[in-house]
Amino acid sequence: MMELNAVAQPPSTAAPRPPTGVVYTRDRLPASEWIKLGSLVKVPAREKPLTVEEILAFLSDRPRFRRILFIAPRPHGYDVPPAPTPSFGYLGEAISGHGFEWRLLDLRLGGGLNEVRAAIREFRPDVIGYTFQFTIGAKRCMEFLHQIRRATDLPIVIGGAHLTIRGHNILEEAPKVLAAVQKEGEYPLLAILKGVPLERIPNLWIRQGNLVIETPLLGYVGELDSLPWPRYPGYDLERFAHVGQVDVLTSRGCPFLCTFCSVALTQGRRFRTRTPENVVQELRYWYDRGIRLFNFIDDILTVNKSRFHEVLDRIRRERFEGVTFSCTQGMRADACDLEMLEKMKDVGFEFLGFGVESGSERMLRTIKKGETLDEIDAAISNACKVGFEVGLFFIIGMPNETAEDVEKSFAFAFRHPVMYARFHACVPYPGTELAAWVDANSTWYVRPEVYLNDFSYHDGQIVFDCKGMSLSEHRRYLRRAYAVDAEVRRLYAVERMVRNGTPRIIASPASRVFYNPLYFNKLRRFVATNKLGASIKNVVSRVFNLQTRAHTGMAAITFNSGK
Ligand code: B12
Ligand code: SF4
Repeated sequence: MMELNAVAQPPSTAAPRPPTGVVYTRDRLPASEWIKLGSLVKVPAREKPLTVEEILAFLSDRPRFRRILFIAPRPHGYDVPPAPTPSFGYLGEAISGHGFEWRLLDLRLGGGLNEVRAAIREFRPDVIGYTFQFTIGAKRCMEFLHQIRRATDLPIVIGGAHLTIRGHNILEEAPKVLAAVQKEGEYPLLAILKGVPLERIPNLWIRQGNLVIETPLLGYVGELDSLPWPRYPGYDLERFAHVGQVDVLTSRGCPFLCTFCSVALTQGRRFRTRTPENVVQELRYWYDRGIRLFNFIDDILTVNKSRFHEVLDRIRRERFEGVTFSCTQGMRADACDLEMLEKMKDVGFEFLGFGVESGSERMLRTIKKGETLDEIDAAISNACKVGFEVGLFFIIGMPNETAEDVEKSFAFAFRHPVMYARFHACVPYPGTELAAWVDANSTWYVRPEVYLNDFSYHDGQIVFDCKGMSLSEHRRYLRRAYAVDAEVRRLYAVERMVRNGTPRIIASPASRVFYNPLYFNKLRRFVATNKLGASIKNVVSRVFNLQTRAHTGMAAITFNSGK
């Protein structure tokens, strides 16, 4: 346990100068560095890391750990997850094949420190795995990590998308963690458990006194089929927001360059895929266990068209009866033609989410979306014609966005009979081109260290001067965006009620009660955050025939979707 002692040392106030590596000082940090590095000094590891093969073959008489308790913290108030999180599903499967035991305590379903204590008592882990998946709410997650730290002496390993982007900063705040794993965690975690010397494990930041040792990065896992897909042992699927849904991830990485997006920072630029056969095996596994609701959570699901056609062909051949598929995250308009959409509908897809971002061609170019408005328009039009429920995601307040651009987005939201049009305030995530743009060209209204921690992503807080609108104008547009969304939903609800048999004369006034912009947003929050609210919504949906196959029991879908 040498490493444990080494990392548990309290930070000294005077940082020694390292012989090699980069010295970070407060002064040199750009504004987008949301937690200052303070006294830590980052140095590269001196030893060569083990390869995947060596990690797999590594044998020791006594592994470092045998049982790991994963803890998913609750970053803020709104996030009962739709379904089990694949991150831990993948990590767990990767280690259980090698004889290690794991359990997940998902605090987003409820619970706090008492549940952590109880899980430790019951499961008796010898290490804790903790995730920093989202930048938003990371401060709350950090505070909870400190509480865990005070409640137990167990060593802690941390990982996740946010950790990957800000890992060394997090180590500054959490001196007692054993190791921070950046990027994909499957093999590094396995190596940690097996007892490989920490300096020889790829993808790690480890802390030794005032030094942060950074080990070299392992390339991304090329053959995704080599990673066993999640089976979620012991999970109660009924406790998630979309009851009985399983989220399926068939690919990782994205080659596109959208300036606001952090996917490439954590998953790499190469689009890596599982084979269609492997994907269908996962679906079959869950189908045989009664699951009928699958949500594909890939970022760009259909981008390799021939692969996705093959996935669809295989799904069709499997003859899954009564199954509904959705894709809430990842439809790129330029990657789905009419033929593909028809095939998707034919095998049981019901809901598709499109990241439109803007109804202004100029803005699409500014954020390097790599799509034209015509392409987006055609894809959404086709999706609606084919009979999909469609959700659109827009961003307001991108660099140099003007009132005219926002008006174009509002108009675009009404162009097709879509189910909803969510407008998000533009939030620069650390490490993205967008954050660099604000640093170089604009002013922060709210410092990243504040907004990324303290606000809720539903609040639509404006955090930087977009330069195309005054602050008051910008605020006005964000407020109007809620009304636009409410009206889009209202129009859709009326048509659905009528289609399902409610006379228009009832449907229309009823819709004005539920989708009234004056209180629509408050109502939505009530439904998303409160069990009573969700139950009322379900009853109302049933009475007015508002339910659809893809949305049965999905109280929270419109709150949680979107990148
Ligand atoms: C699915 C998804 C969701 C789902 C979650 C569904 C679920 N069942 O839990 C939903 C729809 C709820 C969601 C919501 C949001 N999301 Co989201 N989401 C994703 C998505 C597409 C996939 C996540 C995933 O499963 N990845 C696959 C797994 C295998 O990768 P992973 O999670 O990174 O985990 C690996 C490593 O990080 C590491 N690891 C993770 N944890 C740990 C812990 C330990 C101990 C170790 C060793 C390793 C480790 O190992 C894992 C295996 O390799 C990612 C994008 C992406 N491609 O990752 C965005 C992503 C995570 N989301 C993002 C964002 C911003 C959001 C929202 C804030 C969007 C919004 N404006 O509303 C909300 C926040 C919700 C909340 N809870 O507060 C960002 C986060 C960026 C950031 N710096 O914060 C991402 C990266 C997308 C992006 N555009 O940048 N999201
Ligand atoms: S927003 Fe989507 S398409 Fe754009 S870079 Fe991110 S994952 Fe890729």
